[in-house]
Amino acid sequence: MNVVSGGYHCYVIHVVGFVWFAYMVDIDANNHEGLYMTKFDSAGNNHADSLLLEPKDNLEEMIQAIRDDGFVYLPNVLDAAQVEELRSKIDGLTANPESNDVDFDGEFGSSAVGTNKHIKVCFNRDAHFLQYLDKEPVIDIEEAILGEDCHAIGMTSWITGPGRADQALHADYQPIEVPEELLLSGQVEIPVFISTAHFYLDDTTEELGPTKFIPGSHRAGRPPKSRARDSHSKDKVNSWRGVQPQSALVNAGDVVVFRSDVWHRGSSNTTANQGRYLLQVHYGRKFVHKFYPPYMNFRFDPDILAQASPRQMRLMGDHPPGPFA
Ligand SMILES: O=C(O)CCC(=O)C(=O)O
Ligand SMILES: [Fe+2]
Repeated sequence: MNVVSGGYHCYVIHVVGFVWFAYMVDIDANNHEGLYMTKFDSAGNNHADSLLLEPKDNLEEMIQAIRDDGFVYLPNVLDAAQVEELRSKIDGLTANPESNDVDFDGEFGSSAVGTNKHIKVCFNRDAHFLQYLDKEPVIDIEEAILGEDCHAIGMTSWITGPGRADQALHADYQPIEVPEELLLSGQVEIPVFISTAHFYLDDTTEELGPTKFIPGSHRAGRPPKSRARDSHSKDKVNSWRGVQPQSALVNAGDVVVFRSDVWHRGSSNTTANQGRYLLQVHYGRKFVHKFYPPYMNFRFDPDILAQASPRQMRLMGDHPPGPFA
């Protein structure tokens, strides 16, 4: 008799389209420490570090994913034509140094083709970007987790080229620090104060520099204790409860919405000459400040405002009278 000793693990194999994935799931998967996943694609490549990206069926499940994992994956939010148009609009933006924009070829030193083009408050530069303030289902998720009166605290387009280095693991914003036991036991839940939607505009490979997330790490109740975001930081923290950051290997048109306190990092672009295109839309509760450089000198473009819907106007800060004002 042929005896297969499964030991402490069970193995589940199934087919998704033409791609085989094998997941090795520790039986004690109640906490994230015990969850370990290995994925193999049809070519036999091991994507041990990549996230299992599962589409959700409805808004309730999307919100629950943010609660559980700190992020939600939304496939095919944009079709191919929308992706192409957005990429060309991003190409068309010019850097305004007063607004903290950057646009450098060769920014990343070692690579002559390295590009870092990061343009702030895109919706004030071209009316095309207004629709990305309230794209479904992103806006439904944001209004559900941040309140119906939430607003966009920023919108940045970003082309990161070869030579872009790994970011250190970080939280974008940790509103409150709480001992992790209280969060893991469910006694305390920290509300979401800020959340970002990443609109990915490439089929992302490991080489293109995916965003990496540690699922559930918003329950750490603290940011990773790195003092700097760059890869030279002396006191890097690379995991939480034994779980390493895992790559979001998404396709062009997919979106990931994540809360600001989930641990994540951008990673290095090691392609020969491909820039990664990303649109980031940052949302906050009404009482979170808007980050619209050049701040004191920021002026809305009246021609663009004239094209905005009432909901888009609110998302840019057109709130009804309330406390303080
Ligand atoms: O580039 C990425 O994928 C992530 C960027 C990021 O997390 C940040 O700049 O805070
Ligand atoms: Fe970040």
